[in-house]
Amino acid sequence: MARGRFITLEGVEGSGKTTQAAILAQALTKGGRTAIVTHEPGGTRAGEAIRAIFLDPAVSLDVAAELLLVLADRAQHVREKVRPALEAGKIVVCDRYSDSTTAYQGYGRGFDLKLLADLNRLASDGLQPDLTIVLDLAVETGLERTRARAKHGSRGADRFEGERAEFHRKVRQGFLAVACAEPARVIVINADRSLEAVTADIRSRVDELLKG
Ligand code: Z5A
Repeated sequence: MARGRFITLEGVEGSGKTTQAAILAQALTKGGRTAIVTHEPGGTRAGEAIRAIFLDPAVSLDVAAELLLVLADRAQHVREKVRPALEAGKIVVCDRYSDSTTAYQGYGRGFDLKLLADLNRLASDGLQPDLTIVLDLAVETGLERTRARAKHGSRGADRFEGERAEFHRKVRQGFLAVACAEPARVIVINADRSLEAVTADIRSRVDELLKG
């Protein structure tokens, strides 16, 4: 059976993942490919319900509950949406996936990385991205971008925006550590540049993947 390609975008808040995921999928579609954009947490009906609880800063969540929610979301997302789309030959562009669990719950919250790898394997049914792009940015710059966005009213604060900068720095280190450990799958792109420059780098790496 034809198998599509699974591309994930990762990075700290405000690094441009959502913007770039939409641009990439649009460009791929324009180029005659069938591409879908999805995100975690979310992407399915159950996932959107989980996302609403997960992101609401007014809902108190223990860190273990937080971890189990993102895993439950992933289990549903992979089985209901991502794998079927890949099996139909589509390119799936996903805004956050299992590396976010490693970075946020592992490096940020301090859960054991081996435990997280096992849980991620269960939740993802062993599905690994073909390519992961980490959009790397100083946490202060990312937070400035999300605060500017909140000021303009397009979105409010979420569970992690209230965390200290130190938490977000650990998360950033987590993404960079994953990239170091898995260079064949994960690439790092400097996101502290113009939208167009970042888009061009992503496009060239994705073209390489699709040619290969
Ligand atoms: N989470 C977790 O803990 N564990 C997990 O396993 C998973 C997730 C899967 C999801 O939040 C939260 O879930 C996330 C981690 C946690 N929380 N945090 N932090 P989300 O989906 O609501 O939000 P996000 O993933 O953090 O993304 P974001 O804040 O929306 O940022 P973004 O998608 O990276 O950036 P953006 O929305 O594309 O851009 C942000 C702003 O910057 C926007 O106004 C853009 O127009 C602007 N922008 C974008 N690119 C540029 C450039 N190049 N220059 C200047 N301005 C730019």
